[in-house]
This record gives sequence, C-alpha cells and structure tokens, in this order.
Amino acid sequence: MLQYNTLYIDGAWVPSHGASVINVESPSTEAIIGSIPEGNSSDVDQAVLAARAAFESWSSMATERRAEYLQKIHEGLNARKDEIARTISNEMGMPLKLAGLIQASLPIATFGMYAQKVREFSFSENIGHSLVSREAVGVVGCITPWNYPLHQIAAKVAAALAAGCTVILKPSEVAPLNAFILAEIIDAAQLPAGVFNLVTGYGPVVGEALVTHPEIDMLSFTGSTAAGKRIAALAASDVKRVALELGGKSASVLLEDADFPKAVKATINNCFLNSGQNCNAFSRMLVPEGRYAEVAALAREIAATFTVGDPLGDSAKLGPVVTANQREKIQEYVGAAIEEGAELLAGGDGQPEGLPTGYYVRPTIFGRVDPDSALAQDEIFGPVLAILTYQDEAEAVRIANNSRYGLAGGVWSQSESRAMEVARQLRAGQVDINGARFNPEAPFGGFKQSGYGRELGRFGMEEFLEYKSIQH
Ligand code: TXE
Repeated sequence: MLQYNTLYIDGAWVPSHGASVINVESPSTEAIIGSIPEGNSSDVDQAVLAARAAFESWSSMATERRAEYLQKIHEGLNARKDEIARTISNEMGMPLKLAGLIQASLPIATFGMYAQKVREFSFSENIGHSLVSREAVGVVGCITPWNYPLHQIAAKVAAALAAGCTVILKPSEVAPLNAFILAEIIDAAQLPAGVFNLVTGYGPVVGEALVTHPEIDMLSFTGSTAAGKRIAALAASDVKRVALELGGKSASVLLEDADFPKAVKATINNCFLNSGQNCNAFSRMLVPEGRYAEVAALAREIAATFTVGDPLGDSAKLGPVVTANQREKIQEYVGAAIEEGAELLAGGDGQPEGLPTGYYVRPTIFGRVDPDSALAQDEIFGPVLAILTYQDEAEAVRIANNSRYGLAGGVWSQSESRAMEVARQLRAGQVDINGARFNPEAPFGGFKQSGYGRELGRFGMEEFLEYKSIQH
C-alpha cells in the first residue's frame, strides 16, 4: 500500500483541507494499492497563493539556474526509474517491461530535454526599433489523465517550469501515485518553495477550482473532449490561456503500393498499444477495396498474437484497461457493433478466458466498417480497430478526414513522395510515414476537436510564453 496523506504546497508536505481520501485500485487485481488526499478548493487557494508568490523570482531567474533545477529533476527521476515503472504499471495496468520503456523513460527524457531547451532558447530579439521578448505566462494549472500519467505531467510541468511559469499540478485521480514520486524528487531538488505544487482530487472539484481561480493565468489540460470543452468554457470568463490535448480517431492509410504485412502489423501494434488507451492511436485502418481480403487475413493472424494478461507477468502483450468504467464503455461499443451486424474479424465482447479478475477486454478488429458509424467516429479508447475500405486515394483522404478529431495519422507507401503527398492532405497534427518513430522535438497536438496548443520540443515551451514588444 502506498498511502500518501499530504499534498505538496509551498515547498512542504501539508495536510489537505479535505477530510477524505481517494483509493487507488489495481486494474488487474482490483485490489486497493494506495490512497491519496481528496483535496478541495481551499487546498487550491493555498497552492495558488504560493505559486503566485514564487512567480516573480522564478520567472526572472537566470535561465542557466532554471536549467540546473530541471537537470536535477531529470537525474532524480532517472535514479527512481524502476520504481516509477512499477508504480505506473500497478496503477494503470501497462505491462511492466513496456512501462519501463515508455511510461518511465519518456518523462525522464522530457525533463532532460527542457533543461537543454531553456539553455538554448532565445527569449528576446530586436525587430527594427522593437525589443520583442517572450515572457512567462504566469501561474499555470496542469490537469492530467491516467493513460501516460507521468509523461503527460512532464510534457506540461517541465515545459512550464522551463518557460519561467510556476505550477499547480492536479494529476488524474485514477493514476496519481507517480505524481507523488515526482513531487518527492522536486522537493529533493530543492526547487524554490511555491514553484511546483501538487494538489490531488476530483476533476469537478479540484480541477474546476483551478479553472475558475482568478489568480491562475493558464490551464494546460489533457483528457476527454467533454472535460476539455467545459474547461475552455469556464476559463473564458476571465480570458485564461488554455491548451487542450484531447481525444482522437486517427487513420492509418495504406496506399496501394504499401508493404502490407508490415503496415498491417504496425497499425495493429499502434492501435493496441497500452490496451488502446492512446489519444493518438491508429484506431482506423484504411485499405484499398481490392486488397481487403488480404488485409482481413493478415489482421486475423496478427490479432491472435496479442496475449492479454497480468501486467507484472512476462508473457502478456496487453494488460487490462484502466477502470471498470472504461471496460464498460469499450464493451458497449463492441457489443452494439456486433448486434448491428458489423463484420467481426477478431476478439469481441466479454471477458478474455482465464482471467477471473481485472478489467480485461479482448483485442478486437472489425472489417468493412461504415465510415459514419460509431465504430469509425467515436474515440473508444480500448484495443478496438476499425478497418475501412476506399476506392482511390482521393476517397482515402476524404474518409481519413471525415472525423471531428484531427490528432494523428499514418501513411504507408513504397514511394516517399506519394506518401508525403497524402500526408500533407491529412487534417491532423502529426502524421507518420511508414511507421516513422516518435520525435519528442516535434510539436504534438491536434486539429479540430482534438484540441489546441502544442506540447513537446520548443513548441511546448513556447505555449507557456507571452510575446511582449517594447518600442524604443
Ligand atoms: O477523462 P477525464 P476520463 C478520453 C478517452 C476516455 C475518456 C474518459 O476517450 O475514454 O476520455 O476518460 C480531470 N474540470 N481520454 O473520464 O474525465 C480529471 O480529474 C477540470 C483521452 O478519465 O477527461 C483528470 O485529471 N478537470 C485522453 C483529467 O481531467 C476535470 C486521456 C482527465 O479526466 C474535469 C484520458 C472538469 N470538469 C481520457 N473533469 C487523451 N487525450 O490522451 C475531469 N477532469
């Protein structure tokens, strides 16, 4: 049991004003594995006061000193890498080995990257008779989800601190334990009091207290589109800056000349990674109508290799999904599609065999999905792939763009120029050609209802900066 009884505010561990705790559950054993304080608006008031008081000296500190603090956090995270991986695997269910490679490694790299960025970044330039400078936005509220919990925290907190902002973090109540490890590391790195504050609790209480607090200048949010819309609406009342990283329904487009075995396998891997709980998951695969039979056979074969089971064991590729609610949501989509007569190629609803406890779902693939159906339009956030067919490239682009989301996409072709041509036409924030690997220096974020603002690289830091011009 990891029991955290205090919040981290103004450089100290303090009791919450709230009387209750939130239990953290293992999605594989369904046992309680930890607890955190259920904070409230008084905790937010206290944290905002501290962050406001710390802002002036933090934002005007020499950038080299800010870089040193970020470097210390990077080193502190690195020293506790295995513990971070285990904690995240326990609280949200990603298989341990993968959690080490992704959930622990990404945030470590992100703090290291921003230590470097803050050193390199040019905070001012002369344009004619104007001195144009970039100044920290101010006090920032960061609200984060559970699917890549520490990565999403790091993408916001490291970039905001690098920019000179002070931060109040409200992590997901579903997977919050890793955020306490980060707070311990920040405490050990002796960041000036009030620069980073951790307040835990529920979205509608602690989250909304941050969103509506008059002394907060900006909110950076990752989560559901529904919560993002509410946050943007509430924040509009005092024109707070808002960055939103929301859902997706990304298309992986296989062109006629693609390497089909490679592309189908990589698309399924991408869609099923983290049990499908990725905002940028390739949850739609678009293939030429004439190649459908070949793709369906490949998909069946590949799906059969996805073993589901205990995240702490050695054999499972997929762990459970995060909560009973998420499992219900996925089961409802899959069950409804089967009832409506969708072509089921692999998986289906119901608990996978041999797993009596845990929020497990069966990795599922549907073929010839109607582009306007719920399967093709809604973010299911589980290991559920929809295969759609197209007649020609123009139709492929039309179907790919037929979505209220626009976060990511993929294009597969033997010809780089042909793939590039299609990639340019996709209305999405990032497109990967032939499974190109993730680049943390490139901007990450969405078009349309996938949100606005960008994270990672210098773009993530620029999000927390205002322009100012002084004419002289
Ligand atoms: O997210 P929520 P949930 C999508 C995915 C998933 C669905 C629901 O489709 O199935 O969202 O997941 C805080 N004011 N994504 O319910 O509720 C909340 O406390 C302020 C996509 O877990 O959006 C948590 O810290 N804050 C996604 C965070 O928002 C509020 C990642 C996310 O919770 C709030 C996760 C409010 N009114 C889910 N309501 C992605 N883009 O990667 C909630 N929160």
